[in-house]
Order: sequence, then C-alpha cells, then structure tokens
Amino acid sequence: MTDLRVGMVGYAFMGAAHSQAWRTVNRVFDLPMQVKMAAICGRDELKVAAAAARLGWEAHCTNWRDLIARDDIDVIDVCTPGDSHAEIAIAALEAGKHVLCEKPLANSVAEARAMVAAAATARAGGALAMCGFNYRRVPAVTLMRQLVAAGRLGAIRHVRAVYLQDWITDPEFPLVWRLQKEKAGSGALGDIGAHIVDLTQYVTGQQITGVSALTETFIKERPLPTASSGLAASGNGTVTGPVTVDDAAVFLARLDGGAIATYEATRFAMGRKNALRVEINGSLGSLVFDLERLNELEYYDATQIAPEQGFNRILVTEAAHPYMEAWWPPGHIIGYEHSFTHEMRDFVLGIATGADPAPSFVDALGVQLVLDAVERSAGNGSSWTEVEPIYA
Ligand code: SOE
Repeated sequence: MTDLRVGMVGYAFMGAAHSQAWRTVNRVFDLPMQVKMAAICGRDELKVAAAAARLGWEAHCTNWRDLIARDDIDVIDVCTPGDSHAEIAIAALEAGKHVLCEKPLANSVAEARAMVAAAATARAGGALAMCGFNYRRVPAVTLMRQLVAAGRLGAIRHVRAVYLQDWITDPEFPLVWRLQKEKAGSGALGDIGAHIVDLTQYVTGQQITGVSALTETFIKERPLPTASSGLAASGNGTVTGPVTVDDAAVFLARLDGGAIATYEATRFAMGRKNALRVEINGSLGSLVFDLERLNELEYYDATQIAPEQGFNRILVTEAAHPYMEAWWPPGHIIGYEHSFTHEMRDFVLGIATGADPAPSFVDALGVQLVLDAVERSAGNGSSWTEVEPIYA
C-alpha cells in the first residue's frame, strides 16, 4: 500500500483534532493509502517538540517553508489562525502538495479567490485541495443531506440555523487571536457562523444569494493576554486593547432554491457551550439536527397517515448510515472527534482515486462570499446585500 505522508502546520485545538484523526483513520477505514504523520510545524521550538511527541508526529520543525520543501511530504494540513491560511496553502499548492485547510478558508474574499486560483492550477498537476468544514461529516448531517437530495422534504421553505457559544462573556477574558481582526478575519461570524453557512448550503444544495445582517461587539476592550493558548489564555487585567471583531452576528437570507433562512452566531449565549442546531422545513416534512445530540436526527414526514405523523428520532448509529459501518456494533454512539476522522477518510480517498474531495476551495469561497455580504450589510445599516457570485 502506498504511503501518504502528511505535514501539519499548527498544533493547538484544531492541530490536536486533526492529529487524532490522521492517527485513527487507517485503523477504522479500509483505505488504499497508509497515512504517515511525517512532521508537525509550529513557531515555538519547545512547544512544537512537545506537541509532536504528544500527538504522534515523527518529526517537528519551526518554519513551515521547510515542511513544504520536503520531497517526502505529500499533504500539507493547515491548522493555523486565518491570517496565514492563504500564504501557506498557496505555497504548498505551488509545490505540488495536496492541501487540507481549516475553516474559514481565509480572512478575506481576495485571499480566498487567490487560493481558489492556486488550487485550480495545482489540480492540473494532480494536487487536490479541500477545506475542513468538519460538521459536514457528522453522520446525521450527511444523512440529512441525503434525505433532502432524495426529495423527502419536497420544496425547501425554511432554514433555521444557530451556532451558540459563551466562552467570552466574561469582560476579563483576554484579547486572544480570535478577537483580533488581523489574525482571525472576523469573530463569531467567521469562526462559527461559517460552519452553519457551509452546513446549510451543503444540506439543502442551495446557495445563499442575499442577506440582511446585524453584528455586535458587546465588550469593546479586553485585557491583553499574558500567554496565548487558544481559548484558554489568561489576561493580566491591567493593559487592555480593542476587540476588532464581532461578538455576535445575526442575519436573514434568501437561498437560490427559494428557501428563506435565519442564522445566528454568537459567543455571548450564556450557558450555551457549543450549541449548533439546524432545522429545515420543506413542503413534505422537516429535519432537525442538534450537535449536542449528534447521533440523532429528528424527522417529520408529512406523507405519513395523519394518526402516525409526528417528529421521529432516527438514531444514526447503524451500518446503513453514512460512515457508521466502520465503527461500532449497532446502537453504539460516536462523538465530535469522529467528524475529523471522516474528513481525513474522504480526503485520503480523493487523493487515492483522483476524485475532487468536498468542500473544495470553491465551495469554501462560496462561504467566504456570504461572510463578506454579512459584514457589508451590517456595516450598512442591515441593508439587503447580494452575495457576490463565485465566478464574477
Ligand atoms: C472556537 O469557537 C471553535 O473551536 C471553532 O473554531 C471550531 O471551528 C468549532 O468547531 C468549535 O469552536
């Protein structure tokens, strides 16, 4: 079996989640290629060395250009903050590497477009590019898409999507990179709003065409962090700096298949730790996915005879369900991390067979264009704003 040698840039939360998936994917799925965790890269020598040992990488380095220069590395996995996605991914594609890039694809539409162009050129040489919207690979979400595509909901009327967190409600929570526009691009909008935009476009097969949006930054100044460690950094309370991203974003949208939609992404929903919920209502029924119950899908089938109608709970744990055949015996549940294992499975299969994996950089540009329209609308008194077409 051919080896697929991976180099990863970044080792924080997403780096750990991806490492776990790279380590697991061949143990669970029967794949034509064997993943080798060749090297991990990070700026801090001591920290990246420790991460390499902890996460199971063969080697480590402190300059991502060295990783890309290695002939024995086939895949570059980009798990850094958004401000370096474009530079690293484009350099890797130009070097002929396959690229997996965390979401959101970039910090701006211009960067995302440059990444799409680099991916198209690299594709001609055989290199593939995929964006890591992991929630697509929760089996219940994939099943949701299959049911919609099979026409089980009929014409889609409503999409109702929320992604709620509360990790920055404390005004003393420090100004970590996710709260800085130059590093993160946007706040709740790009970090978690991007997930529900991708998820709903994927599930419905419809694209958002226009939005009316509101964004808000509730806490405008925060203490500077003493040590930046992702979501767990601490501030020193004395020196402060401005928060330059949104804390929350809400918007109305139209989709090109006729549906109307509402979206809400916030880091200020006290008590909601990582609550992603999507409801789709069609002419023949409804589907509801709730990440806190990710092994389940609620399905209302209006074609059933009246006395039998009602929301049914499908336990998405059976061999007939997407990805589940490879896991445990009937009825045995899975969790958050499995969505990443499924992501790696699909990427490895794409590389092995030459088939383009989804979401492609073009799909991810589609999400970026929606984020951009939301920001423009919010900056213009919530005025109705058309989403720029992917191919302008
Ligand atoms: C932080 O808000 C975060 O880790 C996101 O960056 C992830 O994409 C999401 O899955 C969980 O929350």
